[in-house]
Amino acid sequence: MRTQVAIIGGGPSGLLLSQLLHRKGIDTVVLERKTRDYVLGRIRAGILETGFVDLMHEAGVGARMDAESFVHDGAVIACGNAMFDINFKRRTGSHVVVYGQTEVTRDLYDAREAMGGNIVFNTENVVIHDATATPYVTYDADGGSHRIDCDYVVGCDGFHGVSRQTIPRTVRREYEKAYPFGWLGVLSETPPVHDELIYSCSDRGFALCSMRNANLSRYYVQCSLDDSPDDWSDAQFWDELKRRLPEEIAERLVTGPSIEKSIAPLRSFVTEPMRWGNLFLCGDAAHIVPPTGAKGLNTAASDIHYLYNGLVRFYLDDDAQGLEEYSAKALARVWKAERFSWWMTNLLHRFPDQTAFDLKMQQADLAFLRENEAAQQVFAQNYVGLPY
Ligand code: RFL
Ligand code: PHB
Repeated sequence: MRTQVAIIGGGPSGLLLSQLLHRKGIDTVVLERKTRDYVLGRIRAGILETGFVDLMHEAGVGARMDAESFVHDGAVIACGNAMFDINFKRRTGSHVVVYGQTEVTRDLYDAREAMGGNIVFNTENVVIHDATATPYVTYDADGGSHRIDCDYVVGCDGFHGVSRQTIPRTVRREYEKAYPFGWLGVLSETPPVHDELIYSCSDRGFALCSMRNANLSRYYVQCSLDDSPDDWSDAQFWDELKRRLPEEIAERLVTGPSIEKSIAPLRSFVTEPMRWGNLFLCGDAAHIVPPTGAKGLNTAASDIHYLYNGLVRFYLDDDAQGLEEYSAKALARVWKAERFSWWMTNLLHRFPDQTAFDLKMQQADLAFLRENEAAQQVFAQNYVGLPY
């Protein structure tokens, strides 16, 4: 088989790039290790920056998102029983959009199918060859071995994928920070407790109230890395969540059976560079943020924006400059999202080895954010998304 761009990974990054390129007449093949249903079963992000929304429109997949998503003009920060609102609209003129990653991915799969896009599911043993010369990819599927010759390979295969590992250790520099806790997430068919997200810090640890739609809520509590979702009954989860929210919110919380419950470890990670020869990395394959700032999927989208424009310029205008600049441009924005996610994680979580001094620093940081308009503007600018 021959294609122009071979894409490893059929998560949101790979699908969005494939869909955008197809609309410009550039041919792609997407190789996905799992099935479509498996990918759609992963409950992950819920908050989209307007840059992501614009890319969905450019990809021709904005209709359902426009009809079903919610615009959020602000978010609430709570600490104990105290709460304050950060108004994104007033501070930046912009907003974020609530629309689940599951729905984004479903819309992209539907669009790829409607356009006859080539997505190969259940691929095994994907290997990228000759990335610095004329690349090709080999893989196993349907009981046979296959080969795709291409101009470029794009690694959109997430944190545990093969693409990043293809880059030699002598070329690759990795930066990592693991946090000493995870997030236990619950999805429930209950109305959201508030019309904005609530990021809450308490003596018992962090909690987050988020949502997917008017009757689908997503809640998280900071938990131990040793916990397993089976350790937490629904009743224990709701009790713990209530203890970590301001009383007036906890009293209003509508609980119900969980329809999904999972634990995610928190990590900051960046690999440099994001290009090696004719192999490019995008999204979680190249970088991870703790979910506190809602930046993971959004940072994947900015990578796709830069790479898509670089590839279009190369194929349509015979100009490789966008591709030459890809790694540096993507990383410049990635590091700012890393900083914001790291800062927000430090601001709101309880750390096992936290000293009395550390706690005072957190409290002072929060008080400054509550009282200072400039600090709120900086928060809002980062949360709605820095410009591409
Ligand atoms: P994905 O989604 O991991 O997709 C990678 C795909 O590659 C496949 N794959 C392979 N395919 C072929 N061969 C191989 N060898 C392969 N290895 C892997 C995988 O099966 C998979 O389908 O990466 P992508 O596309 O870069 O997308 C990144 C996002 O999924 C991620 O950044 C976000 O979910 C992070 N995130 C959030 N981001 C936000 O912007 N806003 C949020 O509100 C937000 N909340 C979250 C989050 C992540 C969370 N977890 C579980 C880590 C909340 C949570 C709890
Ligand atoms: C979510 O809705 O899953 C969500 C929202 C905001 C975050 C992280 C996750 O910061």
